[in-house]
Amino acid sequence: MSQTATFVFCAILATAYSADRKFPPGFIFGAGTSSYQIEGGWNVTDKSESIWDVFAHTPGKVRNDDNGDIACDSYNKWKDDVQMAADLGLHFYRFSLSWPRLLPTGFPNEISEDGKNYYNNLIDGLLEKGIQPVITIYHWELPQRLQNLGGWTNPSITDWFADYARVVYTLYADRVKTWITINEPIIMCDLSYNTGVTAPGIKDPLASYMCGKHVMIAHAKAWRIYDKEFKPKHKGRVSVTNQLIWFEAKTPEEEELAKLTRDLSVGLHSHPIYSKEGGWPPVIEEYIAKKSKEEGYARSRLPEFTPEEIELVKGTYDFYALNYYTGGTIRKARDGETIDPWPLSGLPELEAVIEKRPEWKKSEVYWFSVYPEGLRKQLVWLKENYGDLEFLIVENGYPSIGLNLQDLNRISCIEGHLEQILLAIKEDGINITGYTVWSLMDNFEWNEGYSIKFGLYEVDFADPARTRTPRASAHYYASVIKSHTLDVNIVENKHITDEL
Ligand code: PNW
Repeated sequence: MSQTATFVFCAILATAYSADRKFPPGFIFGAGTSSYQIEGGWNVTDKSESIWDVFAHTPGKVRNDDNGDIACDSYNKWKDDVQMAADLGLHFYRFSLSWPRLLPTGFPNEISEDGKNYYNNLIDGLLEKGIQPVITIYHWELPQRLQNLGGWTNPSITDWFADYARVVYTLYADRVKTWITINEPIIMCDLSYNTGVTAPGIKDPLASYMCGKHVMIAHAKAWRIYDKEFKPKHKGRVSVTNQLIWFEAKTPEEEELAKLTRDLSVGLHSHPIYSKEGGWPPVIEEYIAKKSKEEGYARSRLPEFTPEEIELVKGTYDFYALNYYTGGTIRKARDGETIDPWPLSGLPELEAVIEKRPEWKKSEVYWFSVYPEGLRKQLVWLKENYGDLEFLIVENGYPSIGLNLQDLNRISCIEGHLEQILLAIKEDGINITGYTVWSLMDNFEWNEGYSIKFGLYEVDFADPARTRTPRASAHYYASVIKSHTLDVNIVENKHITDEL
């Protein structure tokens, strides 16, 4: 690592090669961040407000009333970020674009010079170090103006997003070859519009599925624009990323309910794109239609796709991108039991309660237990349901609380997931081509503010310089990448000052 004076209390050494711990040639490693979570620079030059600026500036919305005004100050310190990515030896760095930084009006009538240059510099800086930029076009930073017009509940957003996507392809497709249109439709729609814990904080039982439909169409339009107008020349690839929590039955009697849970939580935003017939998963469509009728609605709360929309969305992928963190068990709620909302306490829609198995290792963060086997099971499920796709894991990581450079729990969590990835590749024949740690560094963890840390690098948010320090996990990950194996020994209590 470049900070030679840094104390790290464990050393990571690559050991002898063993075939089953080796990654396939061409398997790539990265780390991820997103714009609002790291950039800061919330009101520089002509940037307009995003829904997160407004939300985080509203007292009581974010833990400790934290906000992303400065965050990791990556708006000013992007060169440090590139250097960290280079020190880790990353093959790619996944980051996102701030829509209101690039298009202050929300629309392409005005493209910000400052915003355009910021991402140009970042992309060029990465490429100079041989690191591929992987761009998420939308990681939850909507211009507030568009929210005032209904945001993701207004069907016009599918065109607003498509227009924005065309601008970013025009600016960057010459250098960026891997694109994620939208981050985690199910989480974004539910937390933003149903439980209301994230921006814009709307709590409306109908809004989440409206958002869910428009996200699918917005993604499809953006995918088709790239496919038609940019792919022939630039030869890149575009997909959407789904957040997948692996749900399994608590007892064998609950297998049917667990299956329905997967059809809802994974199928809702996969079936329209990856299945042969397209559209919502039929069992879910029927289930919600029936329930909506019983509740007295004139039509299903899950808005229908027209036949044209089904065709528009179907097949709009170049690979399957997924974020995986944890698992849950499913059981039927008892009579009168209160079901806390999704994503990790319960699924009121299915009258299901989500719990953790006692044997899964707990983290310091309530929603997160370490269940790497769930990732392999999830990949097998996806292959069985949608065929032999290419899978790119674009988020996986470990949350902790408080400052701690010796993050051995994070190391063992990452190692556990990488072991399962190797098993999925070698035993199940699944085509997984890359892995991404969330996150390159500690950052603004949405409604939890800075209280939860995911970073390979620790960031000192009390320090105006936002000093970044590599944790033990950074050394571990660098060593895995360099050796292209999991044959990496962790030697505790050794003081290393040398470059890896
Ligand atoms: C993702 N869950 O969100 C986001 O893409 C990141 O921006 C975020 O920082 C990261 O994961 C860590 O939370 C998630 O409930 C939200 O399982 C919710 C869940 C998982 C990921």
